[in-house]
Amino acid sequence: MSGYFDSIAPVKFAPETAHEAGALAYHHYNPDEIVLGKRMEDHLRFAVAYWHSFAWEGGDPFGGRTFDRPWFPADTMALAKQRADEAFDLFRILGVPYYCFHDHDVRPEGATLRESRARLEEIADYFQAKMEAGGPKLLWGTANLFTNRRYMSGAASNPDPDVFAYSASIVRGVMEVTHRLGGENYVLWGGREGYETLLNTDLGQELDHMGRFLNLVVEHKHKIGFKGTILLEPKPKEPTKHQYDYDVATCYGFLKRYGLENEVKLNIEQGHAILAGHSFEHELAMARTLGLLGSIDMNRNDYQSGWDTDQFPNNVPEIALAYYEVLKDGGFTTGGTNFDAKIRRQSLDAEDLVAAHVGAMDVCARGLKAAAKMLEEGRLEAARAARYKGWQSADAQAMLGKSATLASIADAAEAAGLDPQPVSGRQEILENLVNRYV
Ligand code: XUL
Ligand code: CO
Repeated sequence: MSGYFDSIAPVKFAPETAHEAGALAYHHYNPDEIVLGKRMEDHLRFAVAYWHSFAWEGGDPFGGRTFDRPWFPADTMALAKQRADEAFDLFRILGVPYYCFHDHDVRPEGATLRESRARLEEIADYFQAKMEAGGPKLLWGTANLFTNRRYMSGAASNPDPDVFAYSASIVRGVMEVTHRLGGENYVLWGGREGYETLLNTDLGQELDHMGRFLNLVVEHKHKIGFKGTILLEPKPKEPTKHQYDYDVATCYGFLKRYGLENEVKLNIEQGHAILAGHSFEHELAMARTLGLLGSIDMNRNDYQSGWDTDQFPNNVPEIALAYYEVLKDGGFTTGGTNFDAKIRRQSLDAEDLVAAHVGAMDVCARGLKAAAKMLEEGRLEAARAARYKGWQSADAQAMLGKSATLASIADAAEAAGLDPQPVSGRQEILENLVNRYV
């Protein structure tokens, strides 16, 4: 049988290759290059997302499938295996160390929960053989609790307890398969965990059910000995009008409320940050500050459309500031860079799928190198530290100590006749500084 990617050779680091259209070579991503004492591949930990590249058919709200893949509609186990063959072929061509999947991407749903689970196990065996034969590792697995109409009013937050129970079965199945395949994380994205209208929604009850569900997931993780990280993926809206895991700060409040802040971290996606009205670096800095930075879903939104367009990244300055936060956090541990990104529906060819990943990996490599240099040279950090240097004095520190009171601080300020003089925030100077690295 001829393969979908047969005409495409494995992509190598070959910066001398001409930058002409269609040249499939890495110009910046050099897996073995040492950056801040670590191989580039071990910093970036790239993963291909199964769903966008192998399950999505090119549809949009106004039109259906545009792609013509030999494994579509993948509604039989034979086609699901053909899809797996092609997916692992793409992973090999790209030389990526990881991949990610939902249950729904990799096997057709069965007639019963038990049949769905058996099919997932069968595909996991198929994956395992390919992984043992030199394929990539699993960065994370996740359950699709949003596509089927049974989830239209939520999964853990559904008013119907049977959907809560059904979801428990699905999540248990995918977690156990993720564990068996050596997955390094397990992700929960609550695409339908939210509401369309408050008129029919008991917000407090739904949050309690979600908190309980996540506690059950964490308990099960410990019970089966899964050593990976459980990750929530914030997103403010789309598909629902309002999603409970709105952004990093909201997730932190949720985790604190349900006692999970030391058990669960976050998978942060650029497009979701933008939908929440934040920059990617804001979400990453917030997660780093709160001790929740787990992994990233790398993509970009179209800045004009206002949708989660899940495009491959191509903006080096944005990516540099994102990896700056990752590096400041000490780099990824179990996390990595998952391309939760899809090619445009007019990009029909196998070569488009490969080129999208190649370009994105180069963009990330440039961003990582710029971030590492910025951190190494320390100018940005020195400028930031200088802005706060007043806080190094003993008097300033005493205000933060337990013995200070509002009145003691106020009395001292009045006695000293304080009259603080504003100093420049130097934003343009710092932007000029960053521009020298990107
Ligand atoms: C949806 C999204 C998902 C999650 C996994 O916007 O990002 O693909 O990453 O369910
Ligand atoms: Co995502």
